[in-house]
Amino acid sequence: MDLGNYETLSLQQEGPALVVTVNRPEALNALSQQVVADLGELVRRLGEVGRDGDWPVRGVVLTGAGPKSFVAGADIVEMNSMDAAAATEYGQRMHRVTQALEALPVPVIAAVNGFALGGGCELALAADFIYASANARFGQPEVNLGLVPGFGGAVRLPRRISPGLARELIYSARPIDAAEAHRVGLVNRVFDDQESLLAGAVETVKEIATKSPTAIANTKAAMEAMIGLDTAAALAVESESFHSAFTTEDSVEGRGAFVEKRKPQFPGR
Ligand code: CO8
Repeated sequence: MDLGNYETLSLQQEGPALVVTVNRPEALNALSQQVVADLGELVRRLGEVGRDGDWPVRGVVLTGAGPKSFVAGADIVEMNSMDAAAATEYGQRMHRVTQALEALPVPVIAAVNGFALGGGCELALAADFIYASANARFGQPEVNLGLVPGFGGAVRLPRRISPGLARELIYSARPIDAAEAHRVGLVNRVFDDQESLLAGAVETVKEIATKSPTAIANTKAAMEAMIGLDTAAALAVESESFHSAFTTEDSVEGRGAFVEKRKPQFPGR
C-alpha cells in the first residue's frame, strides 16, 4: 500500500504498527497548515486499509519529533496573519482530519511525549486512546490567546474526562502533568521515557494485531456511531454491528477455532 511521502510527517512501519511522527521540532511540532494537509492526505490513504481483506497496517501510533513536544498546538505564527474566515477554515480542515482519524478501520494511539497543548491535545483526543511519557503536559491554553478550542477540544475533552474538569482546564488554561492525566482518565498508561512510550504503543498494536481486524473495525465504527445517541438507539447500533460481525469470515474462523481448540487464523474479511 502506498502511504505517500510528506513534508511534515515521517512514517515508520514497525510490524503491524505504523508510527506517524509530526516532524517540525523547531516549532515544537505545531500543526501548521502543511501538517494539517499532510495528515489529511495520509488519513485518506489509510482509509483504504482492510479493503479486499488486505491489512498492511493494524494500528497507527501518532507521536511528535524530539523529546520535548508531542504537538504544541495550532501554529500561532501562521494563525496570526489570518483573518477570521481563513482561521475558521483552518479549524474546519482539522475537524475533517480528526473525524477521518476516528473513522479509520484501525485503532489510533496517541503517544504523547512532552507538550500536548491546544491543537496538540485536540489531536490526541481524536485518537482511540492516549499513552504518555512521564514528561507529558496536557492543556487547552487558548484563552491565553483570547481564543477558544478550535480543533474539537470543547467537544471531545468533556467526553474523555469529567465535564466539570474539562471546563476548569479550558477556562483556566491550567496544564496537567502525565500523572494527573492518568488519574483523571485522559491517559491510559504512563511510561518512564519516550523510548519506552513508543515501544509500549507498538506492543499494544502487536497485541491488537493478533485479533480479528474486521471485528475491531466493526466495533470502532459502532462506538463512534453511538456517541450522543440515547440508550435504545445506541443499543440498536450495537445490535446491527453484532449482526454484521456475525456474518464475517473472521467470525466463522474465530468461533470455529474456539470449538476446535486451536488458535484462529483470521482472514480479515
Ligand atoms: N505555534 C507556532 N510556533 C510555536 C508554537 C505554536 N503553537 N509553540 C511553540 N512554537 C515555537 C516557538 O515560537 C519557538 O520558535 P522560535 O525558536 O522560532 O522562537 C519554538 O517553538 C520553541 O518554543 P519556545 O521557545 O516557546 O519553547 P519553551 O520551552 O520556552 O516553551 C511552550 C514551550 C510552553 C510550549 C511554549 O512554546 C508555548 O506556550 N507554546 C504555545 C502553546 C499554545 O498556546 N498552544 C495552543 C495554541 S492555540 C491552538 O492550538 C488552538 C487550536 C485551534 C485553532 C483553530 C484555528 C481556528
